[in-house]
Amino acid sequence: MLSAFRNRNKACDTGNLKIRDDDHTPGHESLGRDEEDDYIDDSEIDELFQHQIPMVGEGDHRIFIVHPDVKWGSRKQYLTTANLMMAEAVGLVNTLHNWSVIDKIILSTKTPEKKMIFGKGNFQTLTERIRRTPGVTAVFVNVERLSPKEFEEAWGVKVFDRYSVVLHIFRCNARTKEAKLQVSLAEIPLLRSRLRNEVANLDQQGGGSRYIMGSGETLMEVQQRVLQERELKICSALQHLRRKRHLLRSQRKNRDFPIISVMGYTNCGKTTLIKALTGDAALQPRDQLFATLDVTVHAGTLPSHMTVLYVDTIGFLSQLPHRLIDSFSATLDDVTHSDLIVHVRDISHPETVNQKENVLNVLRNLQIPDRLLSSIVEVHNKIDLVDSYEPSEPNSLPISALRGQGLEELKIVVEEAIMRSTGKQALTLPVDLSSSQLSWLYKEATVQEVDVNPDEGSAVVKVIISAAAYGRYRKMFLGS
Ligand SMILES: Nc1nc2c(ncn2[C@@H]2O[C@H](COP(=O)(O)OP(=O)(O)OP(=O)(O)O)[C@@H](O)[C@H]2O)c(=O)[nH]1
Ligand SMILES: [Mg+2]
Repeated sequence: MLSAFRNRNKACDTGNLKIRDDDHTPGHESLGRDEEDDYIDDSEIDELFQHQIPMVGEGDHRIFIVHPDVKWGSRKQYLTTANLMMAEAVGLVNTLHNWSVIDKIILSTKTPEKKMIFGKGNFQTLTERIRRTPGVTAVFVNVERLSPKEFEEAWGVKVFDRYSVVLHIFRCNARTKEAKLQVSLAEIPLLRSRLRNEVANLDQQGGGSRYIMGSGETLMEVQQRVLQERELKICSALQHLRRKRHLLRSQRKNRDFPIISVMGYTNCGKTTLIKALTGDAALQPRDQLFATLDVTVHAGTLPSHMTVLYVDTIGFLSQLPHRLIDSFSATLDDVTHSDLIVHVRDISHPETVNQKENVLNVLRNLQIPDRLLSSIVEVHNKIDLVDSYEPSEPNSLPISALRGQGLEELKIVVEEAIMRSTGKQALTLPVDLSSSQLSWLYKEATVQEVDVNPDEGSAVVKVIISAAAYGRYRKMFLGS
């Protein structure tokens, strides 16, 4: 996802949160049993997840999309064109079940920060056009956030901004505990502004600021407190799940499997590629934006039989609302700890060049180490959709993840890159079973396969081993 990404999560700063800390005992690694999950159970998460006021409403929507194109001034978008932004907005709407685009318009504005976004004349023209379009049930104004009240009054239908549409997609796609909690957290600011509006309305009727039931709190204060408690609860549950992931990550590291993060713009084919590389049937690529909301890890093998772990990540999107980024930022922690980044591009997309810029910008902002940034493997996916594809950039690998083209070449390149970045090598070693060679290898390297020859008391062992460890092995057992 994520434009203008910062590695931060203000909403979930743990400063004054109380978080159970009992899984930090040294040596605590028994994560197989789901004891941490008892901390917050499914029904509690479902309650947090369902308890929200429905933001965009259930059911069908026929959407009129308005994209305000900023013509000049500091707010002009340099990286994307208005057409890309509009195409993306259409893609977002089409991603949602039962939503369709009924009409769309790109309209210039010099004052996108003003409440009504457009000048008087443009706004009036727009209002007439929307009101003349039969069947419209909602308008999607493609800006990060807006306060919909005046628009809804003028147009007589529901009005959504990018935050509420993307959040609704996330909500529809959230499957795991962490994704559900992140969505619930991202909804809090919307609930806050809704609360402010409701209380303002009540105040107009003379009720909102009154103290209730002698409690010393106004209605506004009570509801704010409830929201804050809810936010703290979500944050602490999220922290808990993240610590669990952190432990899982260190376990993976201990077992020495190189980690490859597969990243790229949403819908570029990340999940399809990982599925093709690992044969993991559980992976479900879909022609949808944000089909993948969780970071998941899948094991695959490289040509030398080295086992690697591919991390499937949430996709990028230009101009993703900041608050949403905050809620989801920690899901990308894994990337900073990986050994290699594979950047997948949908080379058939008309805006593939802008998409690449966008992804690279976000990666630069992610505070990932330079060694990862300088070793990115760039993959040009969906070449089957491009007539007579000619590689446009050196050092990129043409593939079709869907058709399985170019995957063997990709694996070779990935393996070379992994060897470089980890300083490891995959070796096949003959081992004398009467010596301590095998147990030494188990301790100092990653043993991948042991092919025992009982008659000879020997074995052929495939290992992944660092240069330093192999040097010691040779000294100890081969005398060199
Ligand atoms: N023609 C063609 N389609 C592809 C290829 N790779 C992926 N697709 C299609 O592109 C769509 C998106 O694929 P995914 O693998 O879900 O993409 P993703 O990058 O994981 O998307 P998000 O998780 O939503 O960010 C699916 O309909 C895939 O079948 C390819 O090489 N060729
Ligand atoms: Mg995916």
